[in-house]
Amino acid sequence: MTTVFLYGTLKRGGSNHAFVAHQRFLGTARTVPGFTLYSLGDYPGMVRAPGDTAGVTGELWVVDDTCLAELDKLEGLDEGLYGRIDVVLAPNPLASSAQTYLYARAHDGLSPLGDHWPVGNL
Ligand code: PCA
Repeated sequence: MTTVFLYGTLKRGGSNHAFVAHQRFLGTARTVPGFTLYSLGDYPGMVRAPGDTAGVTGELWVVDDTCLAELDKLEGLDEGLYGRIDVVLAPNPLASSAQTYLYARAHDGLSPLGDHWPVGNL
């Protein structure tokens, strides 16, 4: 089992939520500062942002190995779209760190989204 931090289309209400809907929801969380989101159109990409003070908001889910493999495929790890890393979380009662998908390509020219990805109001 792996705890993952989800900040985009995999969250509740998101277009890819079905991939994790049958797994265990732990609660909401925020990363430590130093991360921010950019828009890739229908989905966001989280990148390292050294000057950032807010971090990124998301959801913690405990997923099994089969689900994790499906998420890796969905997020295009093999194609270098996202990489999966361990991210430290701001203090919370649920977990101190989690696996997450970091956008792996250049984000020059993409629209900044700040600390959260809206679900359901695009
Ligand atoms: N799906 C993953 C990464 C970005 C996206 O749209 C997530 O929800 O965390």
